[in-house]
Amino acid sequence: MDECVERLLDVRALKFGSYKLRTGLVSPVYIDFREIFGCPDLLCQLSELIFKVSREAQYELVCGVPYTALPLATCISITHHLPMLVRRKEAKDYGTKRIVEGKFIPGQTCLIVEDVVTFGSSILETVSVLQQEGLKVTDAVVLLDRAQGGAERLASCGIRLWSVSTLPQILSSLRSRGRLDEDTVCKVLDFLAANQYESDSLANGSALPAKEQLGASEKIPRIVSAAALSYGQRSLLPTTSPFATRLLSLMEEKRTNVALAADVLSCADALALAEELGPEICMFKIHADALSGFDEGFHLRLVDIAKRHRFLLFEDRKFADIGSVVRRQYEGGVFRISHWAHVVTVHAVAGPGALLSLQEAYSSVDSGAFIVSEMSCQGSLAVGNYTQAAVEMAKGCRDFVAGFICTSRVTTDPSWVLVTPGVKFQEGDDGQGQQYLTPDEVIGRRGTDVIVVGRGIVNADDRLATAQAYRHAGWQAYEGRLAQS
Ligand code: 5IU
Repeated sequence: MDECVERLLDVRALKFGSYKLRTGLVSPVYIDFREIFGCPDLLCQLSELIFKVSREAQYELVCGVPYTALPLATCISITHHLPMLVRRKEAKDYGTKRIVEGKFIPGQTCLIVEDVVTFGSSILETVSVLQQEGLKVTDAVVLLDRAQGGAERLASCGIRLWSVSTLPQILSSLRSRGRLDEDTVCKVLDFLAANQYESDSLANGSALPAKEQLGASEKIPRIVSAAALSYGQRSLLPTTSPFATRLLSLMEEKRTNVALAADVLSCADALALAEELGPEICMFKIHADALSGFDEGFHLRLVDIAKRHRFLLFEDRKFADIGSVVRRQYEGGVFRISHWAHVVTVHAVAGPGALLSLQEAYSSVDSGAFIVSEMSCQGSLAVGNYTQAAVEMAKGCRDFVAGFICTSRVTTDPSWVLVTPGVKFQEGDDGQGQQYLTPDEVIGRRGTDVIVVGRGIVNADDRLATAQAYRHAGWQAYEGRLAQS
């Protein structure tokens, strides 16, 4: 997309200024892809990007959302010999009265092609029409996701969204090429942040809201957080990864959102801690390379304790190398992490290659990874565009990525689990860069899902009573958040 960004600006498909939208809002950006109809080469190039970005989707037919996306869908259909459907806006009142034109058999799967997604309403409308004709729709693809919650909303309706680019990515690309000033970038980002679609209809899973309701809710984007859904409800969403499903349902059943950071010196200490505190926690997090005495016997015993006390094993490895190396670090060496860890952390800095090769390597169907999208320590570089890019990256790896390590609600998509380290009853720091927030702040106000507590529990005189207190505080904050919404 990077090569095309400047041309989009030149042909005025992207405009920056002050524009009154259909909804009455005044936007600092206006996107009009009809402008590319006059540039056939650009149209072909963009169609090819759309085709490539959604190549993992399984489908037999393509259908453009009327009208701007029709030429894009047509290009894909012709170039890749894929039959196309055309959805009419109104059924003809003469002749066949068909609302979907083209040849298809009910039961076939159709990919939806769209130019821009804001809140996803046009895509949902097209999905609904195609479904009424007996077609299956699981995926949609867009040239540009404005990053206003449309992808999350579609996900909650069972539609996976593939996007060639997002508005924040376009902004950063234009900025780095000197085509946009910092002030405009900030204005657009502020506008996006202030106009997010988050609907309580997310709770309805795959139910498609009626068209009239979509129109009404678009006029006033409601800031109802996906944090309003229970862990149990979220475990059932079709877009929740197998590991996230397991974790969320365990948290709901066991009534705990505490992960213990078992930063002790030896494997013997770790086993004792797991045995004592296992009943209170949902995950037991270690750094295998910081424990003395690591051997196969250790992880076999740890797995046994995890099964008995029903918690999941979390190796905080923070993989950050090329794909072929992280795969060996995951499967082999002294620690053989993939043999016992249910979940690991991965840095986004190395790009999607690391994730994809871990995904290929993972041995158990319901293990997974958290991408580090923010860190709790002072001066961390995982902020702003980096955080956004980390969240975007996860979308290409939905079976393996369960969510994010973060200190704020980095996404509103309820299928991701948000895990926050740096938690203590006393806010402050540890004198070495670690910054602490309270369970109430993290779960209740910031809206993340799991508190990772280390020294707050490990250094306490009575570890069990302290773990119970964190469990209680974390759960109260979660119930309070649900009650508020
Ligand atoms: N951890 C962080 N911050 C991060 C990430 C991981 O603290 O951003 I990524 C780990 C480090 C430690 C635990 O194992 O979480 C926090 O321990 P304390 O609660 O003792 O600070």
